[in-house]
Amino acid sequence: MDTAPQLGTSAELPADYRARLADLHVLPAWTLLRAVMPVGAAVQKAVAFHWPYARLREELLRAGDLVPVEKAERRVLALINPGLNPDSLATLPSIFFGLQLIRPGERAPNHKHIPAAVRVILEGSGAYTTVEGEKLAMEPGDLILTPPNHWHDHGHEGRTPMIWMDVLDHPLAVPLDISYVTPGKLATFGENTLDAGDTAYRCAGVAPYRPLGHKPPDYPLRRYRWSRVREALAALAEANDPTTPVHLRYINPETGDTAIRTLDFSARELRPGESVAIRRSSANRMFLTLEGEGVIAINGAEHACAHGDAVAVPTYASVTLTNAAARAPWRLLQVDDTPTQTKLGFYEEPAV
Ligand code: 1HN
Repeated sequence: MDTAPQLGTSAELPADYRARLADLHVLPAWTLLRAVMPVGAAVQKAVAFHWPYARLREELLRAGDLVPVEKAERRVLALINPGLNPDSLATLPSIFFGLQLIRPGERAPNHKHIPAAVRVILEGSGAYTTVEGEKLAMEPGDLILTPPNHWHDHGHEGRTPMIWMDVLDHPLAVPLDISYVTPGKLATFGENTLDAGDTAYRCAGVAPYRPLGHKPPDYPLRRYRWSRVREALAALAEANDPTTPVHLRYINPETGDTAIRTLDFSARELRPGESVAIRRSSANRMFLTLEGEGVIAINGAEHACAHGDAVAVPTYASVTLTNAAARAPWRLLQVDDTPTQTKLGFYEEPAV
């Protein structure tokens, strides 16, 4: 165990000296050092938490009756971590999750914002997101990207309520004093092309031809169709050795980098009876169940998850995923902040 000297407190300083420092807007750092950098273990405010979809869904549909979309801009119920300040609208220190409802015929107006947003569709069909002129259909399980400062709106041409999980990185942008939105016109952006990325990147390993050295577009693929990802997971579940976990990352098909720069999105499949232990690390992690059922054990406490359930895993936790079902696979989405932590040089996997 590290030993560190006991540091002086502000109470030990003469009152007139403290007042003079306060007047100059300075503080004796040694009295606060351990609060921002405790010895040996970080202060953890966020806690492990489980949001059951069945209960949230009911309240979200009620919001549809109570609040017209014009009054909400986005009709979203935010998943607030019990350990964090609710004003920060954060599910983990770096990740926001919120459930959004759009009813048939409604439009959520065009806007763009500094934080990136990724939609994970949970139920309904017939709705779309338009991202800078590309009209992206939304089907259950799909991932839809709205990268930083890209115009986007949502509309619904179907007949039943459309619900998706919004994943945003604004908890990273807010403390930097750079998070804002630019409102746009209600009309969708110019000429809409239908799922252009899905056509251009239909085949893994092949990309639209351009002279070598020419820069590819940023965020070239904005809709990752669940039907294709699901097929890839199922194929790997068949082919992989049973001791090799089935885990696929959502990538930028031009660069191989993560789909957005701040957060990593990946899909897992656990075969019937399979259990996967995840390395302890400094990552903040969310899990969202897409198909089947499974148990997430966080530091030994078990959370039984069904379709649409979201679970927050705080830093340094030990996590085990278990599919106890006899026949059905458990397919879930993982979202974590490892891209940010890695780029900043903060990421670590502590020994034991
Ligand atoms: C937002 O702009 C969207 O664009 C969704 O659909 C959820 C939650 C907090 C702040 C802005 C959207 C949001 C949001």
